[in-house]
Amino acid sequence: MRAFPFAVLAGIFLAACSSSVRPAEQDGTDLWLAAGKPYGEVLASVQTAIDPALPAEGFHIYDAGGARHIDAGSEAGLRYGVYALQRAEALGQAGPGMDLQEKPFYDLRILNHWDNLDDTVERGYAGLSMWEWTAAEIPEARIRRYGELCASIGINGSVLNNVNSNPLMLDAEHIARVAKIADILREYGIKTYISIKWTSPISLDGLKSGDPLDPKVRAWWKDKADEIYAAIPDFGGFLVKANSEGQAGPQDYGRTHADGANMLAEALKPHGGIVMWRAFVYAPTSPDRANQAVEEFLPLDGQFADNVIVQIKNGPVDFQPREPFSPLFGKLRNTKMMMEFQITQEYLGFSNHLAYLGTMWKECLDSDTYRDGPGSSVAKMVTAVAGVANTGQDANFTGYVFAQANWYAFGRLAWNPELSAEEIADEWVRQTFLKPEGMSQKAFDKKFVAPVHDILMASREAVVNYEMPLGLHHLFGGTHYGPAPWDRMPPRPDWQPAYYHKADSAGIGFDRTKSGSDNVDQYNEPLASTYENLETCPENLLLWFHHLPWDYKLASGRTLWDEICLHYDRGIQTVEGFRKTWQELKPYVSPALWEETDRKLTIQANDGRWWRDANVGYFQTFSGRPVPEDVEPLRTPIDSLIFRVLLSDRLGMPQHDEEGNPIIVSMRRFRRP
Ligand code: GCV
Repeated sequence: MRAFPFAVLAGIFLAACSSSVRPAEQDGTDLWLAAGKPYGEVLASVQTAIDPALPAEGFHIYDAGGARHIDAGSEAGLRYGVYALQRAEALGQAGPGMDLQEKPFYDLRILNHWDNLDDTVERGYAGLSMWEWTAAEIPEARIRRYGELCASIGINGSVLNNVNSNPLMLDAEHIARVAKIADILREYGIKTYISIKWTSPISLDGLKSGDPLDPKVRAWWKDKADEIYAAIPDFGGFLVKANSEGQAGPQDYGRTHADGANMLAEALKPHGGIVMWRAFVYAPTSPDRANQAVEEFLPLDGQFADNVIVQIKNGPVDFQPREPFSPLFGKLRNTKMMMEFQITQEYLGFSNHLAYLGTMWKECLDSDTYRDGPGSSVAKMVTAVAGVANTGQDANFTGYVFAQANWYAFGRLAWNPELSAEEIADEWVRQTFLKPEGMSQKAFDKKFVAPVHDILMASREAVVNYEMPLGLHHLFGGTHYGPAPWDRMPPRPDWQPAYYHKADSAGIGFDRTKSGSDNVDQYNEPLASTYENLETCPENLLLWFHHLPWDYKLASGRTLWDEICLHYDRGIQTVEGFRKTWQELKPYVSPALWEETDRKLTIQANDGRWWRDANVGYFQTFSGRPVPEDVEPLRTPIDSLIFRVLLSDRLGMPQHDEEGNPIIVSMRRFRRP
């Protein structure tokens, strides 16, 4: 018999092992519940008890007397406990002696759906509205599935419709429909809320005014609240966008945000409802949009009723890939504040780009506002959290399996903002992707879970780099998918990228120092000085706070111009790294999910180059400097990008060709700048 050398034998053995590994079939429609046992099975495996001594939504999982127990403060707490056990089992953390006691950090953990009554979804990238407003019946099975998914991560509220609301939301037909949805969501511990339109009394019932101090207007809202509560006794309350982006509000009648919010609060108060009043306000005349929320809301601190909560976007402008935290979080002292994150990726590649936002949200939540001295993190300043949902009618809810990670991360952080982005990413990967048959857990962890986790963790910074690095922001055009630093879209200067990047032959960036818009002074010390001072301003926010010459030297010793080019290149190369890794992961993931991700990563890499070509190419017309030799050269001349737009479908979804390149077409008409 011929003797094979050891290495050959080992090779044959390894090949045999890997050929017996068969990826599990899955299509992403089970989301993060894929790897767990069904809820009913987990519930049946434990002894349960309601213990009023526990916090209302809290639970305690423990082993005693040879059995596993879940005690909880309420039915909702019990549900969270069962899902926590399901998760622990899927993660291999539910061994004998398990003892886990939890309660949510925030009482309000709410999804905001920007869904319209015609079934479109503003900034929705996963199909039409999952509430199916125009259908004869509500989609009960789908709503139940949504309820399970939300409950499994602790989400306990849902605002069903767009903040750019339609007055019809408050007519009898829609209240009845909302009541049916609320009846289902209640079973999952979810309260139902709606966004209202300020002028509803005028549109629906012909009132002459929307003045919050007008007794007729006040009576109208009181009657409307009574009508809603008659149909939905546990209705949560109203979310309001007023005097913002063309929406009317109390200021149209010479009244303040507090006057408006308090009128609604008074109508809801007898029923236990709340008002979530958004601080997303800015006027075209403001010299710095980033200043405006503090300018408008700080003078009103302490004037809001106790059932009003001011809902503030994480950054001072608008959900950009990187912003500093909104200074309002460090300024209001006598007003309840609520965080507004955006789960849907309006500025981070829609449902095409892999961008895990757990890292971005942690950056914000962990930021120190110094309001009450060191340790006053944003997470501690807010008492509630909202997230603009990324759900739609797509079978997988979010249009991309990797977009599900953001819904998951939002829920987990709203439950416990102290969790790390790493932990959440790890949990999500393990629960979402099924281990192939014939593969040990150890091998799966090493060969699949770890590299996918690493992709998630690097992904947001990659987007920042290829879209808007070093503190640049608002460089997008049209549908907010692609770059348009040249865009001078009328009618508002604060909707134009040039308002933000201020590139000229001398340099680039928005001067928000004391000698500029003085935005730095809206931050508490030592932050104001940290941002003001070029020596201490974090490099990743440099051009947010400073206008700097092209040859300004960064810490690396390279010029600003070179670093800008380098960051764009780094973003693209990071995505190329994701693509390479994904190729290697093919044996371990279902063909359906592998194909979907492979195509989207190709699109992401191509889009990244488009962002780079547009921005570096455009800024080069001011800097007059060459692109450094150690980065990939530009692919498309700038003058063939300017005045051309991305082809989108009727829902605003970007179109790409077979190779995953964005289809960029000439504008049909010239728009006067
Ligand atoms: C719902 C941005 C978005 C709008 C959104 C608005 C808001 O401007 O582009 O689609 O409107 O923010 O948060 O109100």
